[in-house]
Amino acid sequence: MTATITAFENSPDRGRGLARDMRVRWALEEVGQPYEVRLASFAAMKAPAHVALHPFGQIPTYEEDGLVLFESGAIVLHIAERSAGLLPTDPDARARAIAWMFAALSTVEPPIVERSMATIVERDEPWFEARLPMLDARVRQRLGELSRRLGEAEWLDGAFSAGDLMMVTVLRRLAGSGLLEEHPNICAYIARGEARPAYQRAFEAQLAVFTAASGR
Ligand code: GTB
Repeated sequence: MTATITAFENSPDRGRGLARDMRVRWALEEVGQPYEVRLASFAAMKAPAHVALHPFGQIPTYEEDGLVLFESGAIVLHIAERSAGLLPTDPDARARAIAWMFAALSTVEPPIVERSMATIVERDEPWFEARLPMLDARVRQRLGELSRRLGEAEWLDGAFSAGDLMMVTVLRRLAGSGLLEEHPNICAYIARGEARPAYQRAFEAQLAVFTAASGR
């Protein structure tokens, strides 16, 4: 049975591939698993039918053969575990790749999301200008640490893995902040991820949704 994922009917990222369905699409493309997409409006995401799939009324979700999953990390891990291509077969290397997935989601993504949300929601608040340097500093700390670990390597731990997929999608949310440019090796790392044919297919697919929704 073909898997079905959910995505924004009209993504606020305007087709930049920053919503979290992008990482699921990319994982499915990397392993060559066909999938269908059910688009959801904000109202539909909060309606009982969707909340039955996703307790927090969000995207993405994943449905296949009676299995329903939410949380992009759990979905990508499920995809990676079931097909070759995103996790090494060596048990130790596999465990390290999964550790990088967790690092992306629970250590690197939170300060990036906090900064991103502040620039959207708090930009006109009187405290925003004073708070931004603190938010930048938290992101800078993680980028510096990541940059030192990555060095001149192509990927975080040997061959490209679900850990890299997750990290690249997390880092992309900083585009336009100016913070990534402080680390040329991280910029090159993101560019390598974005150059992968599977990434390109996933990006084009989500962009087509935005293009159709905006009537271009
Ligand atoms: N931890 C969950 C996961 O990883 O799956 C988080 C899921 C989540 O935050 N989903 C968002 C959502 O459904 C969409 S991706 N939001 C609606 C809601 O909560 O009501 C987050 C997102 C949204 C917009 C941009 N953007 O415009 O750049 C980027 C990322």
